[in-house]
Amino acid sequence: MAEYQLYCFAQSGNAYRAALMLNLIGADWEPVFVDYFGKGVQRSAEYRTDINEMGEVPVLLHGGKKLTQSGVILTYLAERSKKFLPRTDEERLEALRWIIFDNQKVNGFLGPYRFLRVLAKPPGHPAVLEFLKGRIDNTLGILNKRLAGRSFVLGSEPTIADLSLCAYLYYPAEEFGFDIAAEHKNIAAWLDRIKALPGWAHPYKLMPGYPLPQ
Ligand SMILES: N[C@@H](CCC(=O)N[C@@H](CS)C(=O)NCC(=O)O)C(=O)O
Repeated sequence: MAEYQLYCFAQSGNAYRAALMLNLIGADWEPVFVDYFGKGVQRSAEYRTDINEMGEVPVLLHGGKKLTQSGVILTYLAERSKKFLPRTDEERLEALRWIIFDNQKVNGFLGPYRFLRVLAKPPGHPAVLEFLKGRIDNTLGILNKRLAGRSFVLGSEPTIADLSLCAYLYYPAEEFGFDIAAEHKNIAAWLDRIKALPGWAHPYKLMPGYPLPQ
């Protein structure tokens, strides 16, 4: 058995943050497939009792520990590996600030938008999609501006803030119906920089469950 087990599935950008971090730090890890779209196991009483009371992925098992919330998982892995770790107290707070903004408003809107657009059956109501798209344009604009003149979110080095913020951004443009990289040049260059890190892999390669059965 690998040192780390990550409950995840390929379409989850929230889980991708943790899977990518594990790969980038060279951890000995294995995915545990959560059949989110088929059996919907995350909604079962057993999952909520035994795996995660919040009914979500990702969940990381390490030794006797069980961690949920990607921001917590990223922090735990950064502290253990000393990689992608914000260095000073000020940087730690700055990383946390961006991780919270990301969870709530960047990937926090992108994930549900893509889900309602291409994965939900039936798809989301156009008014809901329109609302989310407006919020997404605003928050991607904020991230794009932040990355002007910076290689990474905190400065010259990649940290867990970057690994959080890239959660959904490598999924295909067709799934969003618009091309994030083409519309936001600083985000595009930053995504290329993360992609160049040793150990980077696409979410559909890193986690099980792609493609979905028809
Ligand atoms: N803030 C959480 C979000 C986790 C999350 O929403 N995961 C989705 C899958 S992409 C999920 O399990 N959703 C189930 C639900 O909301 O019922 C994190 O970053 O870990």
